[in-house]
Amino acid sequence: APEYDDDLAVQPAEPELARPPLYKVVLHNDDYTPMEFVVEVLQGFFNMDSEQAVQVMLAVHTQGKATCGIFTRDIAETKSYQVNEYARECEHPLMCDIEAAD
Ligand code: TYC
Repeated sequence: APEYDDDLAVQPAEPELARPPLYKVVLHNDDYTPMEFVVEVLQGFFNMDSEQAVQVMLAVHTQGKATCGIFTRDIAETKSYQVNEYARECEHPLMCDIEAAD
């Protein structure tokens, strides 16, 4: 069998592609949306278990906003849109948007 240097053999033929920019989905506090609704949103749209969801909801409640997840731009925009639509349908003022992740 031919011999070759393992370190050279594993070099990729093409340079690695750049990673896409990431965006945080940010939930904002308000005075009216019930805490239980926010917990339900975090579980339903961000696949959090109830303990995680309560933690993030309380972070929003005490700090004004918190990150619910970090995604590529399309996914972040879709999540944010879905949360805003669902809150609107349920007549809660809950607001979600996206920010470039650092
Ligand atoms: N501040 C709300 C209340 O006291 C709860 C709340 C938490 C609202 C998080 C929005 O993103 C939010 N009922």
